[in-house]
Amino acid sequence: MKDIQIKKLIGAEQKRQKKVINLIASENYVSDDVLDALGSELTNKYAEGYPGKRYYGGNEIVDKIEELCKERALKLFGLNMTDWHVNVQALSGSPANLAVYLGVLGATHVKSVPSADKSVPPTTIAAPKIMGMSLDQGGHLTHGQKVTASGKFWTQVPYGVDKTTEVLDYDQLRETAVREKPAIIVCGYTAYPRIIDWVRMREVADAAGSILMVDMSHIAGLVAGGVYPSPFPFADIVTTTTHKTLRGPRAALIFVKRDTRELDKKIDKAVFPGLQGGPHMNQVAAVAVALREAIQPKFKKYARQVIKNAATLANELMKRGWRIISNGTDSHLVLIDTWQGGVKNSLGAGAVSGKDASEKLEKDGIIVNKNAIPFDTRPPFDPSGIRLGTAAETTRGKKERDFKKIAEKIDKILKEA
Ligand code: DSN
Repeated sequence: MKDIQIKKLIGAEQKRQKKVINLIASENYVSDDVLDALGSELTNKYAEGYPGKRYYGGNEIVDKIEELCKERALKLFGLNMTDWHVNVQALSGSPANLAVYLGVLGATHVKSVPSADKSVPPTTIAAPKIMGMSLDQGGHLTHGQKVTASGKFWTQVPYGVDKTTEVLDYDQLRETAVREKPAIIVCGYTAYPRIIDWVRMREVADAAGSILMVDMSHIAGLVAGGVYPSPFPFADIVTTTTHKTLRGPRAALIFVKRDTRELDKKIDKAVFPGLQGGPHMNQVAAVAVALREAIQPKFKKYARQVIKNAATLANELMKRGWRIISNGTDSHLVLIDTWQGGVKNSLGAGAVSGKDASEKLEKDGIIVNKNAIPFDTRPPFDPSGIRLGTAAETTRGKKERDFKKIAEKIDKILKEA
């Protein structure tokens, strides 16, 4: 590379990544093949439209790449083209979710329509409802939070976990859904360590007459690896980023059930031309590479190890007095209440805010993110917890014994006053 400044900075980032213990639950390390595809000449190509229906010439090769990517995406999750459609063009998770809402709900965010007769007050039209988990309970911003387009154009109906068990409160969820009748119920979260009961979610969606959308961004690699139940038999729409447990480039996939509602066509139109121009074909090719890797039997082994490592991490931290949200994990993710009311327990654990905890750990080369815990009373910039994930370090070959040592190190650092 001739650009010395950028070359140096990339080199520095490569070194940083090698040096640290990376426990960011949404990160991973991609293969050299994925990097090759990302850095290829495919980045030069404009391909607005879909295979066979492009607005530019010269697309015969990228058409094949996009079709291959779609084929692999369906194959990885055991789906066939008759029942499921997949769009591989969304640039990342947030635009993918936005495309679903735009395609399915339309932009009916007009909440007040003025009347022709000035003496008659404007008619208020309620924006369609998206039922999504609250941010502090483990939900994602794009599941209807007010600060994002998903909460500005549509109305969020929030739901969450049970205060005692910190596990999804399905009864409450059902009651809210039946009362509010949201157009879409979104499940699949960003800081929820437990298995989601897809059967119950489907039952709730049916009772409320809602579309069931699963955002499986965090767990996609675990579903692909067969260590987390698949949402596909139950969902109408499944979105996922490709860079977390799935270990691909930063991108997203949108799977849509094919039926008379024709949601697939509506969502395709929302992606392009609704929200995006030309897809990033280098990214689409890199996703295809990652999907092929995830189809290989050794990916299943990887996914199993991710789960074992997370269980070890949670158990070892609990042994040392740390309160783990929901008392453990079924996934790659461990959420620690580092604050616990600001009081240290008899094992010396507690009384560190999430911000302080993440900063202390970073000084010693352990990278995590501060995170709200359910019913958090502290502010989002300095919440009560930290979120850890095992996907990235498992890619680097770490096993249970390594995670035992990582837990010991985390414990020691956080207990140093
Ligand atoms: N990528 C999400 C995560 O870290 O969980 C945030 O958007």
